[in-house]
Amino acid sequence: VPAAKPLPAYVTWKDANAMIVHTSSTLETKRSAFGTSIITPTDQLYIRNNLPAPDASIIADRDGWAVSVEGVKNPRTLTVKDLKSMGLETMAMVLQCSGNGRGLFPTKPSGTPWQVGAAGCVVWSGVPVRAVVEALGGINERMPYMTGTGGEKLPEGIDPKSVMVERSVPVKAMADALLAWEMNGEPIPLAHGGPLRLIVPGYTGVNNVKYIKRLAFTAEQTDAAIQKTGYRISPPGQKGDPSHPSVWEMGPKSWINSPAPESGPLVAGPVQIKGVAFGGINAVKSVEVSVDGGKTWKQARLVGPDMGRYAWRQFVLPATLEPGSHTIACMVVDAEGNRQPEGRVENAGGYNNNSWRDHALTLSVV
Ligand code: MSS
Repeated sequence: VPAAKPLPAYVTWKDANAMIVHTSSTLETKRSAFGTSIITPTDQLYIRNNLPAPDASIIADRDGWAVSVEGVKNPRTLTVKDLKSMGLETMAMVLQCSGNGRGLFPTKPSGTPWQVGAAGCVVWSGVPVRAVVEALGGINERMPYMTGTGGEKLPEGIDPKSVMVERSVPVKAMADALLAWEMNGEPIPLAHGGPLRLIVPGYTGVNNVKYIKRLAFTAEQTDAAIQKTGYRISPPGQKGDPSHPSVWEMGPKSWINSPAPESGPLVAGPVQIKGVAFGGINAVKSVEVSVDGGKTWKQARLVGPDMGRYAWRQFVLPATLEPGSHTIACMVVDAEGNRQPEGRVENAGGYNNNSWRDHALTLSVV
């Protein structure tokens, strides 16, 4: 067994026992660390950086951080202080990397082999983007995209478009989007996008731009590589291009956190099978659990408060397991009746894996 990598210097405050350190820019939450309190504690939340995080000096004066708002009738540069006077909303949402579950693709696409832990349920506070847009006179005509730009300092000597974190989402995503300054009860840590982060609930992680410095309503999607060729559902073996769907809305997904194979063999007898389930862009209606690899299913019970459409729900199914090998699976149905699919959509980047079969766990019971 290779020795666990230490926490990188910018996140030494993370809970080392809860994290799998893939690289200095990719840290995953261990399945066994997801508790049953719904919200993922900040020190256990995964990290994904496409570029090194900016210098900590950007959080020295949080209220002074400025974002330029463009593509509206009265474009303006607003500070966090200005934004705090313009509105307030608090929302729980699932933040999930587009590549969460990539490690379950048998084709082993390149990229971090995330299992289930590139995700968490996080509470954000900030101003609704809607309120900011209204205050600035509304969106200009024919602007079908909302484009956010990250505040990283770009490395010199290379084409900025090839590295910058700039993402466009359909403008309808504005309806529930926030410009957030607080997460889980504290100012957003630098590593998670403080002083100011764009939150696009229901959309995959990459669309939630950290340290946002520009929010623009645009006629076209950005031509930054991270949008143009990156994060596309492209056929296996093909490079991404703008004709392939962008990684935007999340689909319904659930997984089991306990019992987990990593915790060793289980002793026969009663067990509480628990996990998390979310609908992506819709609320959760119900969750079914199978202890025979998907042949028969039972309705699980949703546990704990409902934190809204974009949060995950916990579920539990009590079962009695006999000695032997058992494959347990779970499947969520969203409020619109969409069912978590059995299979995955094969794609070169290993994105959007919400297959219940890939996420099934085989447990040995003694
Ligand atoms: N933003 C920025 N600015 N930068 C970077 O790098 N990344 C992405 C997002 N945003 C970035 C941003 C990703 S990609 C993700 S997932 C997320 O973020 C994460 O988060 P956290 O907080 O956890 O770290 Mo995949 O789809």
